[in-house]
Amino acid sequence: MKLEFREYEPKEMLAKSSEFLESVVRRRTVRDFDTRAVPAGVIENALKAALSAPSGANRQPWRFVVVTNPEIKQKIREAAEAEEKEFYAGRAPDEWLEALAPLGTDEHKPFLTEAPVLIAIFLERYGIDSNGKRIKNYYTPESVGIATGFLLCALHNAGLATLTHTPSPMGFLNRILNRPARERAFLLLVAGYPQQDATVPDIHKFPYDHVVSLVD
Ligand code: IYR
Repeated sequence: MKLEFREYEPKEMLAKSSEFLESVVRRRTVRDFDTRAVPAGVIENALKAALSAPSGANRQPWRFVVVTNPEIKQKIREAAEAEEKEFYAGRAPDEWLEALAPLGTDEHKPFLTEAPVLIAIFLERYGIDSNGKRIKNYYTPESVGIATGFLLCALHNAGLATLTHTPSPMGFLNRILNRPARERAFLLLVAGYPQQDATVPDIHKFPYDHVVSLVD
């Protein structure tokens, strides 16, 4: 089929890239969420943007579970905090805890019940055809990571704050959300409005030249 491609004038390309840059660099991982509900349709549109991501052999090995039910959020919070308690109390090596210190994180995860929306993202390790036969998926972490990036950008673009939460291990999400073993919990995305007085850690990105090299 014919590609639908929009070409812009170079000046417009530069303007569009600057505009996107200016917006996306303002995204911060937020941990202080307001309980306010998000407008209808915003999460759905952001998910539709995520579903348009490229994936290995177009297998789309991602599954998204949107959780707004307070009781299920409470169950998720309790299970996550139980794992995190062990993580911070000894399972994590000192080196890891030292790396996390600037973020100010601990085993308390109030955002899991305060934020209006949790999106549990699962990676489908393999598919199943109509005869019950396994279908191989390809480049699954890359594919789900790209779709998650699309989702983060789409939610930010719509004016929502996000947190990429990775309680470890995350097997409890399969249990609470009834997902089959061939799906592995990939990430728990928290979305909503930040609290009025939300703070973020004073951390910075590497300078451009530290991470980008030009070879010509
Ligand atoms: N999952 C823990 C620890 C944690 C790990 C990393 I790597 C982070 O960037 C942040 C936190 C927690 O959520 O507290």
